[in-house]
Amino acid sequence: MADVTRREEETIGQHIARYGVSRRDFVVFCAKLMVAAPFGLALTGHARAAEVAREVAQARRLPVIWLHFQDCTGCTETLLRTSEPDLGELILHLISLDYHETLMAAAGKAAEAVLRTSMKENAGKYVLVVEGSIPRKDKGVYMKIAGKPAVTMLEEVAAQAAAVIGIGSCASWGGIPSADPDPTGAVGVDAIVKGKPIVNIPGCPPNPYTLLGTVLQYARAGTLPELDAEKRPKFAYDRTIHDHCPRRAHFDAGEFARQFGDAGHRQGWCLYHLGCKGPDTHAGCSTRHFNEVVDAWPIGIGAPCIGCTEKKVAFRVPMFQVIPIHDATPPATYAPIESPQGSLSVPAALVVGGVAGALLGAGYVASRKFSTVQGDENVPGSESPDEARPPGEGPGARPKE
Ligand code: FSX
Ligand code: SF4
Ligand code: F3S
Repeated sequence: MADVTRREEETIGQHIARYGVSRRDFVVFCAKLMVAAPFGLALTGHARAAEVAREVAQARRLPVIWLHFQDCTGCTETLLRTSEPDLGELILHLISLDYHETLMAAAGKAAEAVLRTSMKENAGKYVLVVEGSIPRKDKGVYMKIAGKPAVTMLEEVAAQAAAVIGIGSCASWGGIPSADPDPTGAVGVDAIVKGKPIVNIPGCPPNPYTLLGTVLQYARAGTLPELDAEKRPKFAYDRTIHDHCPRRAHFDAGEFARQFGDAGHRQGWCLYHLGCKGPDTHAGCSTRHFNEVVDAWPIGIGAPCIGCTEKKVAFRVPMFQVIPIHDATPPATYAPIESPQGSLSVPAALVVGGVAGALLGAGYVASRKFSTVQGDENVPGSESPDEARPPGEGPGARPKE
């Protein structure tokens, strides 16, 4: 923009006014075009002031206001690491992120003015994204922004929103700040906001593509995705981690890590006995890893799932406590991977193997399917939930090191 003539400057001003775009959007858009030009991307051939202003105006996007409350900013951090679209594409072409305390340049009264302006100009049209839980105890005194309790700020901004999205487990139901003893009375958005469409995108942090999918559907089609009973988009939360876990074959075969760093753990065996909550946790992490990095998700790096998307699991059930298996039972087709060593000779074993093998296999399978005896080594979930089983025993025993 350095060699813009006075006449062009006037033209730019007219186009900015005509198409209703901000000067900042215009300048950023031009800068992006300049960056894109060497790569031969679209638009560079006609980047005159009028075209550029028109492009920016056509991309007049869904206004989004993003509020931060009690959080670690991990939800924003995940959003910063998307690549399809990346953040630049998102905020320059797809949405208009009008207020976001972490990302905006403005601060203090200037930021407050931006918020008020966007609320006024886009009343009834903007999407409110909330990150972090809201402290309700003692009239919300534990968190104030611009002199107002967070709860008041949320009520005011939500009142004029078209829809509200709670991003992260904190905004969905309270998350970490609501863990016992919950000193601030932390709650999620839907405990405060009434009479508005609300979408919860839990996860600590959540997968950013779930937010992008939801926001972009709303921006393009004006609709929200189908939700489950916890107001989570079904497209991302309809199956459990366990359903598609790459370690599932080890669970089915009774191959479990028993301690962090043991041979089973190093070989990538199932983490169920280290407290994995995957069988109780609805989320897409096992198929959509984080930050476009293969295996960048808890189980992918050898950590048990803590159930961070589940209201009744994360920060409620101790991290390493073994959960009962409710509806995930090993299939009836596998023989045990470690049979007790007998003294039969090989020829004898061959002779009787055809018959006895079938019987033994059937008996084993039946015991896995129907045993309700607490502490049965062969049946995951049959032990009492907090029982720590000794390593080195049963079909899931860790291999000798
Ligand atoms: Fe909560 Fe967001 Fe956990 Fe953090 O800020 S969902 S603490 S990862 O990321 O709100
Ligand atoms: Fe994967 Fe956990 Fe299920 Fe094991 S228990 S298969 S680690 S989700
Ligand atoms: Fe959370 Fe479990 Fe995924 S801990 S990030 S739901 S693997």
